[in-house]
Amino acid sequence: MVSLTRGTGEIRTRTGLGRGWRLVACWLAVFLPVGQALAEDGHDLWLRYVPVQEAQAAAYRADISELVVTASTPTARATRDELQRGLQGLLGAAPPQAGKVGRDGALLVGTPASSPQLAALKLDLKALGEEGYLIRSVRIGGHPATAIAANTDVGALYGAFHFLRLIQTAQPLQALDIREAPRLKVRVLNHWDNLDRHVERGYAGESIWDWHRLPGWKDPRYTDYARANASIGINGTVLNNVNSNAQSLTPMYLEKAAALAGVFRPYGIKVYLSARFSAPMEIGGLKTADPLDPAVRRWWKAKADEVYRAIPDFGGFLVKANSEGQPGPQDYGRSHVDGANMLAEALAPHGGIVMWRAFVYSHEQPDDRAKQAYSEFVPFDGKFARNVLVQVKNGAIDFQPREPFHPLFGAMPKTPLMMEFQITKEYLGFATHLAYLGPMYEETLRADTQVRGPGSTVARVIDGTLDGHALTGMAGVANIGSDRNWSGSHFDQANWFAFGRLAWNPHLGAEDIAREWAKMTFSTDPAVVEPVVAMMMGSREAVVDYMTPLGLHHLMGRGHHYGPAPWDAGSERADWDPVYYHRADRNGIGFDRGSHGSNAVAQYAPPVAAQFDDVAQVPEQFLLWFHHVPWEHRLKSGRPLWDELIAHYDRGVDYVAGMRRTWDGLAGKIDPERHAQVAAFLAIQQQEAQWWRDASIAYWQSLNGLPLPAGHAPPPKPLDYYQSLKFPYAPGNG
Ligand code: BDP
Repeated sequence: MVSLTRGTGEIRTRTGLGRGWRLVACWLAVFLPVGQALAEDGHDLWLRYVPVQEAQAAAYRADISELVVTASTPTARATRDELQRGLQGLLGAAPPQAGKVGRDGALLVGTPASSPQLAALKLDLKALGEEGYLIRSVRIGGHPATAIAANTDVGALYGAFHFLRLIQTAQPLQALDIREAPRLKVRVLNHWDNLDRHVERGYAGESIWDWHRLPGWKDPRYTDYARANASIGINGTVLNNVNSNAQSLTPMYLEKAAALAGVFRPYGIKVYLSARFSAPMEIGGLKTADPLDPAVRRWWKAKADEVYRAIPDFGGFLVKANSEGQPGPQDYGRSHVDGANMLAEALAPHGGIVMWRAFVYSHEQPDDRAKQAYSEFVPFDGKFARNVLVQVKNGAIDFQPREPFHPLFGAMPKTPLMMEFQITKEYLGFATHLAYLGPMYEETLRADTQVRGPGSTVARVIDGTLDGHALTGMAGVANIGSDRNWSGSHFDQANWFAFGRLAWNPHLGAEDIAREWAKMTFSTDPAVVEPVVAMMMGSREAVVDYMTPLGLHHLMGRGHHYGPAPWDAGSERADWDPVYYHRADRNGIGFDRGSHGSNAVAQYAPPVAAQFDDVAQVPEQFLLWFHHVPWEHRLKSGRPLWDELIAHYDRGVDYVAGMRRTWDGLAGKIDPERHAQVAAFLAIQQQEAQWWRDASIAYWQSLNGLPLPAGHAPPPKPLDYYQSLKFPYAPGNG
């Protein structure tokens, strides 16, 4: 009997199941109502390839009567295999393969170089570059056909995934004319994975990299990882934590990284490594890591040569230097430019790049932490080598549920800046809170820096169009681990998906992406898709509401970052303490970053600075980010700040209750296994949302002594109860 439930480690492949599978597929299509599915554990991600309704499948089968792919390279074979697997699953049978188009309804896939029939079509592929593709309804020898054409095999692979997505999302296959090319060049995941398989800020089990058994054992998961990433256009992966271990650069670990690179290569995915700045001392036996020391420079050149001998298409280094205790050039009185350019010089002959992080702040610096990256980096604009990207987090503090866009965007026109988003939800409830991050990414990407007048969006800064940069990129701190469902929860898969889609095109809309994902992940039935998308679209705002409304930030427990602790104070660094950020007392609350305060507003372009500086004009969502105001301060609603805060807390908690009701209503329309886990997680989320609300209110009340506005329940426990809770074993820490 065909196993339709759990696979054995790989995303289920149905290739080769033959007639038996076809019968089962027909049976399913006939007997299961739309959306009703078999038990699933989420391992298949958005590449489930479950049968579409039989009537539709029949129509699609007529559109795709044969598959013509010249599978002469590993990438082309991966393309052919994916199309076979996908079509077999979706349509109940993979179309037969042919050497050339010979009848109506052929699907012709490849490059003009690999296929004379494609070459004869003389399609205009020039503007598609190395990774773009075209999907077009054409006629070949009098036969209607569909062409997926690209300049490279990887472009054709991306096109194949797009084509499958059309079917997965129930789109028509007639009169197709799709042209796609990525807007960003470097689209990478950053794994914060340690060599002992602990994942810093990981909530999905341990690292998927089984370093000990590599290179001998290549877990089939690595191939599925590559397929999943390629399906959304991700073309690189940084294997190890930014808080890095020099061991990753030793011959033994390079051999292991090379094995992974070999698995990923057919899918267009390059391997990168985080480089520890002090590696020349730790594994090289040198007495210094001074970037201007000739021996250090020689060491890095030799190391780069060695890396490229092991991994000829190695992507480059990611570096966290002089940040949170990591070593860096400043240890030797040198600058970020000295450090980055030394590595860039070593990589340049091989075509590698350096992604140098701008996430820096120093405890010796008394200045507002939000200002420090800008102050340190802007003076170096134009001084970095050509193969350096400066990697900037979306906001100036640290991946909070909401931050204004980082003032570095637009402030370094002569330097390519890449975006760093966090996909893992370190500050948004770990894996048990349902928070779709698409709207958060979109909010930052669409923010208008105004540096060159209106329309100077962050998206245009990073896609290079604002200042004419060819080297562009986006990084996402991965949420992937050894859990069956990869991301720790079913809905967290959407954040990986959304990151990939936005890295491909930062101008896409979060809601469209959510809709695509929901159709591919759960069902194309509108009775499922629409409520799921609606839940997702408000979910991040709900987290903001119950954790950090109105511009509050960094109020979570110290170290582990789990749960509320706005009272935390007295740690080794003031800027790790919530009290540093909210500055609440009897009279008011908020961080004054205006012209009379830290003047962080001055780091933005004048019109933006003026808006943020004016308490009457600042968007209320950033009020307490930029201003310290009395508890009585009136908001646009006419309510005093205190009442408004409470309203936000309750709105956030209510939203979660609403998501639970919606989700309960979907029982029977979603497979029971995934439905049950989401339901259980939503129950956890509701409890924790309530906890954030109650603990926060209890603390603010201990400072301001204000009663709750009518109709809002007081926290059920005294403040010292919330303060007594300790979480030494919360996941992802340290
Ligand atoms: C912080 C994380 C820490 C990371 C750091 C970083 O808590 O674990 O090392 O970001 O981005 O948010 O380097």
